[in-house]
Formats: sequence, structure tokens, C-alpha cells
Amino acid sequence: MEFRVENARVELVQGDITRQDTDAIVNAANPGLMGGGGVDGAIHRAGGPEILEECRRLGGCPPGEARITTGGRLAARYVIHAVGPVYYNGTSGEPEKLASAYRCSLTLADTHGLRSVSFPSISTGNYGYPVEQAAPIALRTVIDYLRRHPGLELVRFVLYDTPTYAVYEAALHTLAAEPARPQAER
Ligand code: AR6
Repeated sequence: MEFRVENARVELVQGDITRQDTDAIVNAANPGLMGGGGVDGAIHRAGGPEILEECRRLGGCPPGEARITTGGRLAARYVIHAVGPVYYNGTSGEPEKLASAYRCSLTLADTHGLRSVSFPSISTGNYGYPVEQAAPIALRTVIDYLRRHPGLELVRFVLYDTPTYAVYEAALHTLAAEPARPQAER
């Protein structure tokens, strides 16, 4: 499924993020930036040791922020390591931290002059964020960002499994039907 925002395209695909040839792929990392399971493990396995070497020099990343490294052996030139929140109860700042992880990743892509970036569903695996709550936040944050910043041409969400894809698809349908909100409300 695809949706246009100004001059950019937002795509939803089901698949493996390590196979994407966008300028950058985003990793769902942890604050240590030293690898882990899920998407993080898959990216380090596919991209090779160069990524971990750069991560080691970065000295970590707090939740809600992101850092950029080489893509190593990946097709993508860069990996943006975004740290989402661990889900506790939904009222402990998780929505703000999740939105901020997406926003920081987009800002990093922009400051490096990138045109295309792929995101996984940050925080909805090991970090336990219910995907029904996370998907609208992820999509709304990306759409709002693209409305204000003209640099990026493609943002692709790469959803690993069918249920996650279905939730993102439903959320995008709902958002696409909403009238554009005035600037002040965004
Ligand atoms: N491509 C795309 N999506 C994937 C892939 C893949 N290759 N593999 C898994 N997913 P998670 P989190 C999906 O747990 O919740 C790590 O140990 C997965 O099905 O990777 O942010 C880190 O080091 C789910 O929908 O990230 C952290 O400690 C989504 O990616 C912690 O897990 C996110 O799941 C981060 O947890």
C-alpha cells in the first residue's frame, strides 16, 4: 500500500528490512547500541562487524533518540539506530518517546541528505508496545514530518509479519481519511 504526502511517498510492505535498498534502514536498537535480538540481530548479522565497530564508538543512545552508522555490507548505505521505549502502561511517556525515535531518525536522514529510508515497527517486538497503539503514532509522526520537510522522497515501513502489516494498513487508511489538520495542531 502507498500514500503520498506532498512530494514524498509512504509505502507499507511486508518483508525483511535487511533486504531493502533505500539509502538508510532504521534499526530498532537498545540504548547500549551493541546489538541484540529481533531486527537488531538481523541487521548486525547481515551488515557485518563494521556496524558494531562504529556503534561501539558512539557510546550509546537514550530512548527516543537515534544515531547513524555505515550500512556495512547491506544494500543500504546507512543504518540509523533508533531506540524506542519499552512499553510499561502507555502513560509513562511511551507515546512521546516512540514519536521522538521516528522523528530523530527522519532528521538524521535529512541532515545526511538522504532521499529514502525504511523503518521497522519500532518497539512492538521485544519492547512490548501494542502494535495497535504504536502504528498510528509511527505513521502520524512520519506524515507530519514529511508535510514540513521537503527532503525525503520515500519512507517505507517494512513489516515482518502479516498481522503487523494488517494493523499498519488499517491505521494508514484511517489517517488518510482524516482532513489535514491546521499547522498549529500538529
Ligand atoms: N525485518 C523487519 N522487521 C523485523 C525483522 C526484520 N528482519 N525482524 C523482526 N522484525 P524488535 P523492539 C520485527 O523486537 O520491540 C532487540 O533485542 C518484529 O517482528 O526487533 O524495538 C534490541 O536490541 C517486530 O514487529 O524491536 C532491543 O533490545 C519489530 O520488528 C529490543 O530488541 C520490532 O521488534 C528492541 O525491541
